[in-house]
Amino acid sequence: MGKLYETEERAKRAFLVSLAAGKAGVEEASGAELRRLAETLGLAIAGHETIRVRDRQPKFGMGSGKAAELAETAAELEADCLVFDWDLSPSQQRNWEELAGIPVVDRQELIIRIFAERAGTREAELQVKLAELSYFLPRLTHKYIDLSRQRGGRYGTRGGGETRLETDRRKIERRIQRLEKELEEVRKQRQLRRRQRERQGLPVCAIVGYTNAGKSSLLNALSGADVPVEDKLFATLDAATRRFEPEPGMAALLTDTVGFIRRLPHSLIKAFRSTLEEAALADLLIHVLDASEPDIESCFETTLSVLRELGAEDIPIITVLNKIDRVTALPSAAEPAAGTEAVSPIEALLQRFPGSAALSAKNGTGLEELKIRIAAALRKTLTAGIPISTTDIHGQNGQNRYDSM
Ligand SMILES: Nc1nc2c(ncn2[C@@H]2O[C@H](COP(=O)(O)OP(=O)(O)OP(=O)(O)O)[C@@H](O)[C@H]2O)c(=O)[nH]1
Ligand SMILES: [Mg+2]
Repeated sequence: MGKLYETEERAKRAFLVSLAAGKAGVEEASGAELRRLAETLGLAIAGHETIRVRDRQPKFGMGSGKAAELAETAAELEADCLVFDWDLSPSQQRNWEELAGIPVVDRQELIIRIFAERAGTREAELQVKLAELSYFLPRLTHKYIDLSRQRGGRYGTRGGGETRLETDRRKIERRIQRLEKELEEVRKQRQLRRRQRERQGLPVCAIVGYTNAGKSSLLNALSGADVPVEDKLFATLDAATRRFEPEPGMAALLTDTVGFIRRLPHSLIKAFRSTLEEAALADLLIHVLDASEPDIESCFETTLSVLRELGAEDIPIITVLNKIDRVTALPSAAEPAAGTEAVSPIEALLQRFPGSAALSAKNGTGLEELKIRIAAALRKTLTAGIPISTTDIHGQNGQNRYDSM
């Protein structure tokens, strides 16, 4: 509305800095990911440099000559903020802000802020706020840049001064305590809903995977739901659950989950624990991979390591190679060695991820096979456990909604 007369300030310009990964394909993919993260926050890219750090001095995490060079480039590019693709300690962040004179955002903050913008439910809001405050508590002098409109200012402390900082610290500590209490309440409600679900005797399949892999699209394709699907990182922050039938007469619940990302900030894992636990308590995991992603390998590893951290590594898992409609070029990791027979890109992926189900959540290719696999896996894992109910408890033709369970 009123687009013509929009008087908003121009987008904030970010100068991005990545670390060289050594491998071209990996470096490209993680550079592209950093740009997407920045753009998701509404930042314009003023420049992007990939650096090799030899001299890891504690003050800046690199030599002061290199640091001064980067600060100068940021100034030349007229950047409003500096964004690093790695985590800075609170004192490094302060040193950088003093040097560059503009707000300095590290990878953790970038991701926490995206989560903060996307939080749609009370639970997600509480969780993000907790992660945000835990991040800012040791960083009270951090220059906080409002990425949407106003100019940056200091986070929390406009007056400055140690006494003021102490007051702010105590205020934030009290808020953290209040938030933790409130979250405890929300967790209890979540447990209650989970128990109600268990009483229904329906097995639970959780869809997990890297952000933007197509988890919500798969939930929609399998259950006929209409969970929002977006070509954005972290479109889903709440675990939505729907009923579906992997085969006629077999009912199960399907849960969509928060997407994972490389180096997911620990404060977020901690804060989102109750949402992420939906995966840890499932009877079956459906791990969705974007088959068209050049660095599919590290997406795969990232998800497995988060699952391990959640204690979900022993749950049976079906790996899904989604977006096969987009697979045209051979991913570099799967290139045939000299002398071996050339295989199609999809075959190469199936060789790399044996037993996985190749499909397209978008056009429906391979969905039926996946359903057969899910039914078989549920039968196998649940023979001694929960009976697979065929009763439609709610009597609404399977259209029940289990939002944000
Ligand atoms: N071409 C193609 N695109 C797909 C397919 N599945 C999903 N997409 C697209 O990929 C993007 C991300 O899909 P989502 O379903 O939102 O992915 P997600 O894993 O839920 O993402 P987050 O919730 O952000 O973690 C959207 O633009 C989808 O339209 C597919 O099979 N083929
Ligand atoms: Mg989603």
